[in-house]
Amino acid sequence: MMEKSFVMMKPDTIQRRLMGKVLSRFEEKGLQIVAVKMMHISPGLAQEHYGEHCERPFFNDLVEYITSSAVLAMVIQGDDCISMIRKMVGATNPKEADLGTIRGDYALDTGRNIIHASDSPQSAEREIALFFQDSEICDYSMPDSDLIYEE
Ligand code: IDP
Repeated sequence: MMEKSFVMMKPDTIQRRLMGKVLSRFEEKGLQIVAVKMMHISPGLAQEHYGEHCERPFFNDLVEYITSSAVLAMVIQGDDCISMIRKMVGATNPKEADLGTIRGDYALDTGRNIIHASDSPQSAEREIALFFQDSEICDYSMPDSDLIYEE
């Protein structure tokens, strides 16, 4: 099923000049980038985005980290892409993330794990609506879709 996922490169990815490398992984996989926005997240948006963690001891540090500098928010589209992108991103703790995953290859610390990706269709819908207007999501066809998808 064609899905859209919300993916966000965190401030460390931008500061470490890793944006291009990380973006390339999604493109090389055959996924389609349908929205991109560089932005500074407000504390309010950060608290809403990570609301499920508000009672956790790391919550304030997480909000401080994610609002500390620019992030790159994206919507990525593809067949069953939500779980696929989570696999590509790897475990929350980069020390436990498999090599070959984004966190496994580029990060060392849970509090600096470089990327966020929606963990379910419900989260994806909620997160996309938090960060993007419908009009900011681009619907366009890919000329090579026959080479990516059998049908
Ligand atoms: P996820 O990003 O892999 O979905 P979540 O458990 O939803 O992981 O946690 C959200 C974010 O909160 C993580 O990506 C990480 O930045 C931060 N985080 C989670 N657990 C810890 C922790 O124990 N210490 C510091 N930061 C944490």
